[in-house]
Amino acid sequence: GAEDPSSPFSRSLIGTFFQDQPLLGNQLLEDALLQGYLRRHLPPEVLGEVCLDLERFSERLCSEIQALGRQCEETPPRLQHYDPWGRRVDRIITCPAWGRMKEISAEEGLVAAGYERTYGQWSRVYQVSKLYLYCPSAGLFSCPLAMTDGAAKIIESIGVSGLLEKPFRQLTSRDPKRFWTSGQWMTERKGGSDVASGTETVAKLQPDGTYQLYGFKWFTSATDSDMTLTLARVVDKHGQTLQGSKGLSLFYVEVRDEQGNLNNIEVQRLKDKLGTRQVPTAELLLDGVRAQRISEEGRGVASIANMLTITRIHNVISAVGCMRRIINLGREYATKRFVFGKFLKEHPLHMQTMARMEVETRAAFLLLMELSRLLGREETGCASELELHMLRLLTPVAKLYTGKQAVAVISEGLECFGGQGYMEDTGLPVLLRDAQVLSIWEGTTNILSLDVLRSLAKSRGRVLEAFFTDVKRKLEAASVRPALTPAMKTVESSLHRLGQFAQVSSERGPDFMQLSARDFAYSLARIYMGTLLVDHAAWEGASQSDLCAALRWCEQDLCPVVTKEKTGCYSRDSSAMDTALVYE
Ligand code: UCC
Ligand code: FAD
Repeated sequence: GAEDPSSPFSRSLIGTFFQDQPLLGNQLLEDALLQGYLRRHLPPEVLGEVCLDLERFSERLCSEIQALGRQCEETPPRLQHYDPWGRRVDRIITCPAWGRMKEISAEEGLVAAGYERTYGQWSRVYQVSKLYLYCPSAGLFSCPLAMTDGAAKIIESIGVSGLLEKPFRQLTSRDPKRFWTSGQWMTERKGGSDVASGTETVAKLQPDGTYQLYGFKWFTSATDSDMTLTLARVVDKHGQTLQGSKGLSLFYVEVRDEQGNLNNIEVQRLKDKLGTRQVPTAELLLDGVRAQRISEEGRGVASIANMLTITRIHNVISAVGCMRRIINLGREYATKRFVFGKFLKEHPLHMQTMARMEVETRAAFLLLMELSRLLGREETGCASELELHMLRLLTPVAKLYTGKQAVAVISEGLECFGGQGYMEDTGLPVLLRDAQVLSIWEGTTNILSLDVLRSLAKSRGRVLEAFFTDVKRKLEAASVRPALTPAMKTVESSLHRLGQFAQVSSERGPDFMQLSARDFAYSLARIYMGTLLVDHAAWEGASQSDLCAALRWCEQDLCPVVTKEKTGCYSRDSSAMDTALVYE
């Protein structure tokens, strides 16, 4: 029809209202808890420098890094099998932004900071804080950084000398031209959890003492990395290999030679994934890969465990960093979105929703910081025995719990933007897609629950004793603040129930313990997070919100293991019922 000048909706006129978008502010300055944590714990001479660097870096996130991260998502890697003349090249082509992320990671010392130890025992807290700010803008470059950090840790624990000197220097370099990233190739088609039975790759000793690897790696992330660590079974002089975990050794592999040719590796295909699309994840045929054995024969799993500790902590960084990011964007949006006569911020039900996300994120954040504090102390030789036990225990606990929290919080976070939260080009859905992997890779929730049991068994219960002692000590120190009493009472009574359960559980035996492993790990996580929230709120510089977060966290069930007469749910009968339920 004819154009109606009184209507803003006609032909090219699409209306006059456009919603203001949420803007990314300086993520250090917007993070009261991070600032509070650093103020509380860092010595004054460290605090000033660290905060200056984090504030500058947070500006760089807004002005440069965020856009690069977006480009990594929009331009996923691809695989070119053949060159124009038909030669097999298996080139993984990544976008320029991915390359730039590598340079920035070096310049900013995102791995190096953990090894230079400029701030002594606080170096990890500094590094982890920076990575926490970085990861939601990183276009998943946080993935290769995690493995790079893990590889550096392994080399450092073996000894930075001989053939491992060069890779260590490259992995921890601040020079973009020298900086290397590492992969971590553990998973084969038969098993990613059950590495001990799943690994078919064999290693054949060569006359010069090196090895050639033959096998098929089913998941290899950031396959464009310069080096990798991987597992294989050494073939003895009779052509035999030892099955199980005891047959596995750890190998160091340079992925390409000096001309850039692959080291007898064929890239079968790139994975077509739900998320983490920015990262090339490949299936690889190892066809005589030149490798160096860097563990004792048969000590492969035990040796790579050092790497797993680091990559699992990075997993926690990502989980917490992305939860924080969606909240910060969501609360910014709530000041701009006007519905039912007021801004979202003014709708109490919306604020309640966001406050619940905030409490989850605060608890997870404090757990992350405690882990990095412990790691820093371990690496500078000042950790007590109790702290070493806590580092061992909290690593799987934090990884398994925050991996799940991230999906729940980020999913709720998308809803805070209504339909826009579901729109690809807002850059929001990628956060949810990428969060889904956090509970799968680096050990699934159940595998890590079982790892918690492993840590208890291996230490003959001392790890659990350390947990009880640590919680009690922290509660005692917090008793100076009466307002915290209700929260402290809940933590204490939950701890008591958990103690009773642990006793029953050890009497009932391994099947019972395995069946209760997940609930047990969740109880450890919730009780400890409650303890840390209480501990932080008892600090003289704490805010009313810190107090509120502690009280609210402790209103939930902190000990989801089913105690006493109800422990039947971990019995053999109950297990049979589980199967019947699932398969009816
Ligand atoms: O997924 C991967 C990469 C993804 C990309 C990077 C993302 C990083 C995050 C970034 C965020 C953006 S790499 C693949 C990850 N795969 C896993 O996590 C494997 C999951 N499965 C397990 O964790 C299993 O529990 C296994 C493989 C460790 C179990 O193996 P075994 O052989 O059955 O285990 P054993 O026999 O119980 O343990 C063998 C030795 C023992 O030492 P010794 O012989 O001295 O008694 C254990 O105590 O290894 C030791 N060990 C450990 N030590 C096993 N686990 C640990 C541990 N967690 N800490 C210390
Ligand atoms: P399975 O072991 O088959 O597990 C299936 C289910 O069974 C899970 O729910 C698990 O919890 C459960 N389950 C298994 N065993 C038990 C048990 N004993 N008790 C109770 N429940 C159990 N691997 C690498 O080595 N390097 C990489 O770079 C890498 N990158 C990856 C990237 C992506 C995007 C993904 C998705 C995976 C990647 N992986 C990588 C593999 C990853 O580590 C494994 O997929 C993961 O460890 C799980 O192993 P699986 O796939 O064999 O699962």
